Amino acid sequence: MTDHTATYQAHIEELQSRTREALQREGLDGLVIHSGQGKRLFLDDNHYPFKVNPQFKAWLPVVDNPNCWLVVNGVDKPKLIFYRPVDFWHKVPPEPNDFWTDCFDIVLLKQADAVEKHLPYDKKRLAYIGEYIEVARALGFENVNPDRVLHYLHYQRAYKTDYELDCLREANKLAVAGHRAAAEAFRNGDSEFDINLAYAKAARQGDNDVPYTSIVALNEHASILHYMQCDKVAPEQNRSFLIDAGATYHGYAADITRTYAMEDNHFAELIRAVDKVTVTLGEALKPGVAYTDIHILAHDGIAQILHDTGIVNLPAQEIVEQGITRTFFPHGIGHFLGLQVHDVGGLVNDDRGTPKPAPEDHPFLRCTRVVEPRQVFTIEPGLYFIDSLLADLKATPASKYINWETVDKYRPYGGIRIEDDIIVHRDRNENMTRDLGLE
Ligand SMILES: [Mn+2]
Repeated sequence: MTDHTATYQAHIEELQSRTREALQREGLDGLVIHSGQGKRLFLDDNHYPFKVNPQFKAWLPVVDNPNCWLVVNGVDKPKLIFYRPVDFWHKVPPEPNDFWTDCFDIVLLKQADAVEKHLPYDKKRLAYIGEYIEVARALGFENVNPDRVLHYLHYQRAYKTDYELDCLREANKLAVAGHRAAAEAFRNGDSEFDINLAYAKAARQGDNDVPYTSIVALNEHASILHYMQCDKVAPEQNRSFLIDAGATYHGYAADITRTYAMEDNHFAELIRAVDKVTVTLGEALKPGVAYTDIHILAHDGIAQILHDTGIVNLPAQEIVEQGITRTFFPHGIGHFLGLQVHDVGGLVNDDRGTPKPAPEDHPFLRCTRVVEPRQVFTIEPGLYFIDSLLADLKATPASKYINWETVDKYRPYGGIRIEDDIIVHRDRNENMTRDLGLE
């Protein structure tokens, strides 16, 4: 396991420096960052799983403790108000004692509603950063989630510190272990439900640990982009398997997709072709390149496959020009990865939050920024046989270019997505997923 002590210190220094700049822009003296609160189900005494404020976990790897507060001003040692109730019903977190604790002045909080006495008295030039606006108002905050502060912090979050890169590598390790186990369970003929359990066990990630609901799709289900059910009964035959599943480490996410074929047939060949596109695009991510251009390049790659397999009887370039690739590849090529699986700051032009939306033809693209060192992306081209989109295509004049018999041969396999997690360095790319040997 990686030792974080040295890199974490530098991480905090970077966050301190970002905080100074954000405060200066807004004319503020400090930020008070709330980890969150437990959320109760309607008419029930149970709580939803706790999901921490990402601005809180940006500072420290505490992701499971509500009612915590950070007071930061970019100059003084950050103050952590750490919730530690007396409670015989639930597990109480231990007093913090870890690689990160020396970076904070820590105060223990026994009662959530007693936080006021630990916060600065005069809140006029402080801003509350968190979800609970009524709590902020009751405590006397006038500034709540100021836009300029959030825009700046979101934009800067695209540049990962060395500590964050280590966390992302560790998250990839966990996820890759899960992916290997899942592939084996698929080959054993297991059900989606059992494959998902095999994944969770090997990745050491429960349902509330994974950064998003795992997509575990057999056969035709692989054509459903966000298939989140899990059939408990195995199909008669496992033909194909698409798994989009991640893991979290200290609050940082991995997001990996693989597709497998049971037999070495035409679908297996198609998987190899899409896999090549993933690798090629991963290598094309370079400082100075527009991420949107990587997305356009993906359409070229998918078009070439549609041509080579005879699915579409047109040269690759015309397949793109006629918009036919969008039937088979209807989502974006990827996104920023970090504290959130679709990390923030992808659709802005600058640190003031000037919008830079996805191009009209590609509305689902989640990042339009220029690629720079220290950014971390997913690259996830796909090729699917989606009944509703194919029906739409069939109703257009372009239908005559489609070899529908060939399409029908692929439909029982659903679709393909191959997704890697990639760090852009100044002089090279680091494909965290492939470096771990996941084919
Ligand atoms: Mn993804």
